[in-house]
Amino acid sequence: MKVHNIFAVFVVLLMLTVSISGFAVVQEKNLVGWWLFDDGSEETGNWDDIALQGAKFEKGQLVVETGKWAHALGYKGPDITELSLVTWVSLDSYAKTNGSALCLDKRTIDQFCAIVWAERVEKQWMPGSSHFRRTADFPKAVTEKETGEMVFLVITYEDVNGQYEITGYRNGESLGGFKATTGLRTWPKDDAEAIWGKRHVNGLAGPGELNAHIEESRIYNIALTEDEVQAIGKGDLPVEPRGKLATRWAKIKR
Ligand SMILES: [Ca+2]
Repeated sequence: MKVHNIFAVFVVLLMLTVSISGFAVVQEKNLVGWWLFDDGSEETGNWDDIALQGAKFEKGQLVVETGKWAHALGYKGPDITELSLVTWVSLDSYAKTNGSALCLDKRTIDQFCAIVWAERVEKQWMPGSSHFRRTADFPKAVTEKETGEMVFLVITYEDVNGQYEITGYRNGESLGGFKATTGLRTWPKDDAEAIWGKRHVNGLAGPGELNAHIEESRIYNIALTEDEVQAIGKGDLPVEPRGKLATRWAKIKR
């Protein structure tokens, strides 16, 4: 092989390495909440342990039922404005109970985004929000057919000229998106709350219930791309073996 050919191969390899690690850094840097539910601990260190309000941990899953839910408080991470809600959930009941499989709320006021069960349309997951400010039916929403099936759900909230462009994904497939019209919101440290079961809460009271097993949840403070959503769904986590967080990726069971 001539020297310039070897050089070309080297350049291509270098570009590949840089692009893969660039992707990894975006995911790692912007992961601000990560729960595996083996116990109440949170993997990035940004949140206090989960407080169970009747829900329980069972074989690495969080089990929520009507009247039994859970939340995490004490957020110490960076501000969250753009965001992605990520959760793996298996329904135990189709009842139109309007609860969430992951909600990001403020503690001081009613300001939430959530992956909500069937609040507007029977047997469909939807983007729930306070006063439906960040809610519409996804154009390609899926009607769920079986309980006990683990589905991988993502809702992304991207800042497009000061408004949220909101997109849903189910098992890596896009459900389509829409634009919200009420402007961006921010969840700062000490005023963010992650909730499972209830749709959202004010203190320890709130509407909505969910009957489900939740395998894992994540919050990113960036709108993931479709490629990133699919990479996460495949368990394909291109994270470099370095730093505190890297050792924690190994805890993933899938
Ligand atoms: Ca788990």
